[in-house]
Order: sequence, then structure tokens, then C-alpha cells
Amino acid sequence: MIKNDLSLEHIFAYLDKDKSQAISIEEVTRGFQSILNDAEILKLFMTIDSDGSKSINYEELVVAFKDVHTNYILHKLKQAITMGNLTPEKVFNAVDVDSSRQLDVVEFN
Ligand SMILES: [Ca+2]
Ligand SMILES: [Ca+2]
Repeated sequence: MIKNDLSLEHIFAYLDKDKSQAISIEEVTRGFQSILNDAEILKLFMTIDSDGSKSINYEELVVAFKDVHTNYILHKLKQAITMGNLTPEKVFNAVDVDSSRQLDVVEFN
């Protein structure tokens, strides 16, 4: 069973598929492609990549997690991961808070 208390380290490891200790835009895309479109992924990536190095390190994720907006998205991702079975449908439902069957900008703000 997957524990409920997924840490930032777990999220980082989940996104860092190649274990390079840095998250690339490709890895963010892979992690979020079922719930975000390309423009939203780019916006999220640029928000977290605070130094503009085109990669996200653990420290940047920690800083981003303190920001309430990003925290919300990561919280949703965390929920999706916690569900254990990452079908696009489940991830979608985790983010689609108002069950509108559409993901709008408000739900990521
Ligand atoms: Ca990586
Ligand atoms: Ca960076």
C-alpha cells in the first residue's frame, strides 16, 4: 500500500524518472500530461524553475511548495499518486475539483 503521507521527496522521485536529481521539462510533461495541456505544463515548469535553468532541482520544488498556488497543484498530484493506480481518469478526477469534467485555469490557480 502507498502511504498517505507522501513527502516532497517522493514527488520529486516520482517526477525524476531518470534519477538525474533534476526534473526536466520532458519529465514534468510526462508527469502531468494526463492532467495539463502543454501551455499549462510550461507555466507550471517555469513557476517552479525559479532560477530559469530549465531544470528543477529539489530545492526549487521545496520553495515552490511553499507557494500556495503551486502547493495546490502538487497537493492534487500527491492525491493522484496516493490513489496508487495512476489511470488518466483518476488523475483527472483528482484535479477536477468541481467535477465539471473540464479542467479550467481556476482549478490550477
Ligand atoms: Ca531527471
Ligand atoms: Ca532551476
